[in-house]
Amino acid sequence: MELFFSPLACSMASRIACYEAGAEPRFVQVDPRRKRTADDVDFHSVNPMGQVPALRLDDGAVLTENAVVLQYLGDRFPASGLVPPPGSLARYRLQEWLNFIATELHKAIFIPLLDPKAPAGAREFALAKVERSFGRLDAALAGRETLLDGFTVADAYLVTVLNWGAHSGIDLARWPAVQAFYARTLRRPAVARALGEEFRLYKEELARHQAA
Ligand SMILES: N[C@@H](CCC(=O)N[C@@H](CS)C(=O)NCC(=O)O)C(=O)O
Repeated sequence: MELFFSPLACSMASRIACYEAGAEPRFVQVDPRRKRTADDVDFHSVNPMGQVPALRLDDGAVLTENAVVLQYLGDRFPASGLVPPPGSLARYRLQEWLNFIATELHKAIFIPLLDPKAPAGAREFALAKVERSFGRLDAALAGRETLLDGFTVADAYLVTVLNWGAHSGIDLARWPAVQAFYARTLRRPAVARALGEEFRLYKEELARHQAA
């Protein structure tokens, strides 16, 4: 398997899932500006959207979209417990959270706040959505360690987007259960390892872009 990623992007959730599951794909770094892989391949030939994550399977098939890549990894390594069994109510709960994180947090809030090309109005529009979505998340996490019973790929995705909070001007201290989840989850060995590695790669990428 090959996991196409960019440092600290949403693809970090898949790296966390791999480390949790003991999976060892080849990690292929994608430059988000040039849309080229570290071995200088046009990334559009892998994912026509030019977005990470993308997972190339051993037979050459490519899976895209975070929620799908994450569930594939969980199903491929069932002993990891990263996804509940297909067809169970818990599996639908997982999908509920994956969709919530992808649409209500990642795309609706974080992208307009983080993308330097976003017009000013887009930022304002995103900020107007913060209260309801983070309030919902805080209520769901109150008194719980994880979104479902036990760590799943939804937690991996959530910690990955919460990691963008500081750069987006979102102060997690306003939602104590969310803040506690973030702090606790950062201490998981697989999360700490993924974040440490990607932070180093991110700094290297930044230096390359500044030098270009
Ligand atoms: N719908 C995609 C979105 C993935 C996505 O937004 N990836 C970002 C990184 S967090 C990206 O590659 N952005 C570059 C771009 O949109 O050109 C998914 O859910 O996987």
